Amino acid sequence: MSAYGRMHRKEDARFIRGRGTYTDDVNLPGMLHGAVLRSPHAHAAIVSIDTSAAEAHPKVKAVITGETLAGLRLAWMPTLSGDTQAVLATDKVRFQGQEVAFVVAEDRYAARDALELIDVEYEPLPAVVDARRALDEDAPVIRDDLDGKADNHIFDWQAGDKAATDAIFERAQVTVAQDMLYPRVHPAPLETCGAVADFDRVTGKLTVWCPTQAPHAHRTLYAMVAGIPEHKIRVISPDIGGGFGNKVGIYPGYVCAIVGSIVTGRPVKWMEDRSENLMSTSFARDYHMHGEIAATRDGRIQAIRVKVLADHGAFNGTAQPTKYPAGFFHVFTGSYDLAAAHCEVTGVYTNKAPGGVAYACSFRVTEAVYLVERLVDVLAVELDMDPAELRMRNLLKPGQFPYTSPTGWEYDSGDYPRTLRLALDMAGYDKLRAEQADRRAAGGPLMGIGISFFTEAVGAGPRKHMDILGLGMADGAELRVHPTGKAVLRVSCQSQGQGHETTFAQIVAQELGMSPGDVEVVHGDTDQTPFGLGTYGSRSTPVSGAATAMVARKVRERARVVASAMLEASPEDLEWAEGRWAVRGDPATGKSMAEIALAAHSGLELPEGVEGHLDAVCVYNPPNLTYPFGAYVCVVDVDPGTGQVKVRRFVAVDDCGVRINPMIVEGQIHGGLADGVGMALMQLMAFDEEGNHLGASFMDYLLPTAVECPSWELGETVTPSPHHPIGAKGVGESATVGSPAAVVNAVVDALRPYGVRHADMPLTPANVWLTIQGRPFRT
Ligand code: PCD
Repeated sequence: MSAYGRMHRKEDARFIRGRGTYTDDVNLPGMLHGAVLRSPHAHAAIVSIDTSAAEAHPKVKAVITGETLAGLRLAWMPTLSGDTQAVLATDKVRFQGQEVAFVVAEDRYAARDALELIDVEYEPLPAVVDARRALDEDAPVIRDDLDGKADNHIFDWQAGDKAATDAIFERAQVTVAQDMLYPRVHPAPLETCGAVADFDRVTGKLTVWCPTQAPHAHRTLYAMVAGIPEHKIRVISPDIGGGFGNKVGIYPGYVCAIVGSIVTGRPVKWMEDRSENLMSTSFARDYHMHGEIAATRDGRIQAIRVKVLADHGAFNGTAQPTKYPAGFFHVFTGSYDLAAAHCEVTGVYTNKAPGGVAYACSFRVTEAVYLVERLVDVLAVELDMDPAELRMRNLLKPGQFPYTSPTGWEYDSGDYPRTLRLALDMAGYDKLRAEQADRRAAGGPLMGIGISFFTEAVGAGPRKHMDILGLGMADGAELRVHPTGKAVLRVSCQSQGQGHETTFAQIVAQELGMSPGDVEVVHGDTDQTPFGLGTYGSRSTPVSGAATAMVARKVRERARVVASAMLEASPEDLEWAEGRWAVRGDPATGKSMAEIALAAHSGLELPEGVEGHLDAVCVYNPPNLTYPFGAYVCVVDVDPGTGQVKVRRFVAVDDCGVRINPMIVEGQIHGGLADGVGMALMQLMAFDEEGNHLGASFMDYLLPTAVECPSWELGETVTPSPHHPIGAKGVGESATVGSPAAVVNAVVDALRPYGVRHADMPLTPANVWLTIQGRPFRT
């Protein structure tokens, strides 16, 4: 019997009863509360900071400024990209909402009140808001703190073969080009960020509760930056109310809470509010892209070439492996069989919040998929070809896997045509096109059909190629089997709602012939779990899930030796069948894991050199990424009078290899599709010319609800990953990656009677209406 399959999430027992424990539920005796004073300016020199009135507040215990931190050499901290970021500003502020001072008081209200008593004198400076202006000669230099820095340039990076690509473009029969913006958006998890820090002056031990997606990486970075020995730091990530990449990095508030606790000798809690989360924590995307395709007249795509301007905000805090400053963007050749490809990415500083986090995508895969899937549609219009047919003609064939892409990725497995065909069949594609033709002939109403096909690259490492600040991307797992046969699995990844306590228990149960209910999964506490890089880029199943299967197999091998002693047979004569070790050919002799576990802890005579007990540890360094893929079809109706888009249908066929828990997988896809509709139709982190943030609440920054979402129609194909021990690929971000292009392609398709070839996200009613009028909006 398989332990895989639909199973209600174990963690739901506490979540649906409101019994989860989130960071804000952590309350310690004598705990104080912190609040952050933030800059009202996007760019301004700090002339002076007067904290005397705040310090005189009867409930205030400490006021910390950049100067205080400078004394501790903590005013600046490293970012995930090896840049530096101000914890509290000392010289100037570089984005609106930047952290300037931290107040610690007896309660949250007093801390907030005291912020108003701090008097900061600013000298406003001109701001750089538009990345396209950042490299102008006369642009104000944002990072004058960096030695010798005289411009806003961060990096130039490229991938692929420029000469080969250019040569194909030169003789191509058809080329198309399109500028497009993937706008700045925000992960916007429902639980905001925050921390409770408790520094024990007697033991010298620091405990930090915070909703981090990477507890071990945080602990190591705290040790490196603050100089506190690593074994004296415990990071606890309790239940998390959504992460979506927003909770990968270390924010100034965390460091301030820690310093607040060190300074006062009491625990300090800091929780940000919604506006603080939207204004100051990691944004995503903000890629200005120019893409070109070279093809034959009969629709063979030959090459793609791309130029990107990447807006990284005031500090280069993007979360990506060190080798890849543009993340995994160079997977932009997508799912197609190309001869050559080349991309150039230039990163720049602007007076906006830092971040560039992999919001529901594996390090910039979302931008890459959007780019290629929009370009293919532009080409289809140019060739007057059906976009489904054009894709079918160019998709990689099953026999081409493992496939090395022109920019160097090795796709592990896939059967792309089968997946696209299934999606088209489920959608009733031909009928939809016929309906559209009828409507067009009748002069309305407007309807569009959009397709996207995506390939994702998830599950980073291998560690020799991928690291964050020198920490290689491999993860550990520890498995103990108690004498009564109940197991405890300890892993380094951290669930934010994905259901690891269920799926990881299912993996162990499957390998050991147990019930998932008998396996407890421990995660999110550095004192209790092995080292590893955490959860993002859909890497938990590809990496920690693999570690889990491998450690369970080690336990199974140990159990074999014990069983052989129990059965008085040699280990080679045993076989694993139906979840038991039995003498080959004699299933009746089978010993279950519970029986073996008890024997392993008993007085049973074990062979020479066998330690007894079944417990094992393992570190998994993935040989390659896993490459989930999918085909999406979106149908929209557009009201030309108001510009309102209604998503009528959405068909999503995902292939993530073997599914451990199909119900959880479908939930992951539902969430990602909703995310995609949100980005395509309504989300934008907007700023005015002075760098004022125009969307710092959920009144302006819109989250999709059930009203905007259709009833999702899901399908699946299963192409196992050949190198993953259980054949699984990650899936958590697939739908967010694949869906925006399907929605935008559908809206642009609906607007084709107006000669529209492209429109940038978000396709709000106003933007669609203006696009119809031939005046698309520009950010
Ligand atoms: N699975 C199964 N099967 C397969 C795969 C998978 O079953 N084949 C399942 C698992 O186990 C889990 C899930 O499903 O439970 C997922 O998974 P994955 O794919 O591995 O992933 P992960 O790592 O775990 O996770 C992560 C992701 C991400 S990354 C994101 S964004 C998001 C997602 O996840 N987030 C979230 N989803 C979610 N959900 C929720 N609820 N919440 C959240 O927050 Mo980034 O990079 O961070 O941006």
